[in-house]
Amino acid sequence: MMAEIGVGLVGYKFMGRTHSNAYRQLPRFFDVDPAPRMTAICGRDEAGVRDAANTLGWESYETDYRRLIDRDDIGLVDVSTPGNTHRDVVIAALEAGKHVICEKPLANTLDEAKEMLAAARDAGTVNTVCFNYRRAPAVQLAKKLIDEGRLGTIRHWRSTYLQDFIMDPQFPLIWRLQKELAGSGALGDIAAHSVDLARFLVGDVSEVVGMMETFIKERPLEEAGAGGGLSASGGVETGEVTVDDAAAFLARFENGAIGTFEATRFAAGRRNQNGFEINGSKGSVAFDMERMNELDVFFVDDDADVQGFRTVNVTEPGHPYVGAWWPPGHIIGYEHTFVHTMKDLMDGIKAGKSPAPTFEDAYRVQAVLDAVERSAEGGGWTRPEVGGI
Ligand code: SOE
Repeated sequence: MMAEIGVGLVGYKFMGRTHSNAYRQLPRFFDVDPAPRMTAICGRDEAGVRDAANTLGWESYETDYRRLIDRDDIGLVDVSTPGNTHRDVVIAALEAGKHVICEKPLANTLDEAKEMLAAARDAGTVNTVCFNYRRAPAVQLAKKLIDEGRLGTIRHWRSTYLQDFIMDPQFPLIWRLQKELAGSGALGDIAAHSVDLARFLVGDVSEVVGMMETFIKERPLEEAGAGGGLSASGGVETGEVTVDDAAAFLARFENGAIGTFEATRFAAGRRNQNGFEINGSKGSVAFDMERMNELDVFFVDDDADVQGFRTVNVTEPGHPYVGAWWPPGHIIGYEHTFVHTMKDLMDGIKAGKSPAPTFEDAYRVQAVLDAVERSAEGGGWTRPEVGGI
């Protein structure tokens, strides 16, 4: 009989729902051993978490993460809460000998990330961080082309992560706009994904120079019960926005490539445009999450008379993860990136090896974000602090 691992999920809003869906779908489409058992979900508001347990299909619920972690029937703790809670929940879970998956970014500060990395090493259990876009099949295909040398020497990384959900000045001061809860704004919430993708596809960043801007400095406080979601509504009183609305930076990579990163929540009409282009000596690839089943590729060795970018439909059974889903041409979506993340996590638990991006990878992402913040405060070119980890 297939083994099971009891999952305890902390958080039941947007990310809690994506993770719940992933655990439910995973064993139905992929052959995994252990298979996740949706043992308990945790949140502080009893009515909310009870509803979530019923709707999302969890066997039980807890209202205190410490009780969740104490349970013997839970082997994997999934932390899908706002950043200000990551450190405490993750460290408690690791100290209790659990495997841990944590939502991105790993922490709100580099110091917290360092403590979490140390705790993960001490625990020796499996750890990973949910930078889910790595698990889009087209991104995995880009990685394969790069690893096979088909783009040659990589020269350029160019990424944009564009959203527009807070453009309205009346949009309320949700947790994502408060430094003490979220750590940073567009930088940690969405540029973090681009940094993870850049590290995955190009390599480590050696230095950055950046800027950050907050266009709307004061916003209505959230109405009670609005829930902090992306479609929350505001009341009459206002409060200060303490994070960046937009961040942009230049980067040098250790392998000699150079990069540009732009992340904003003020790009009118761009709902969740997470895109990158990579140019190498032998070709280029371009990806846009809003067309996630496609990868644009260009190869300099193609015959001159037919040279040009072409679009690969990444829906063939031989493409990464795709064979588990539908016949060729039948596309997949955002939620599948989470199923793939959990698949690799289950394989990692079986093998006793943390799947990338590990806490160490996420620490290195955090170090880049931290360097951008220091640079934006007037530091000029700034190196991520990765010495001694
Ligand atoms: C909101 O900006 C958000 O949900 C991010 O928190 C996610 O990480 C990103 O995938 C989509 O946008």
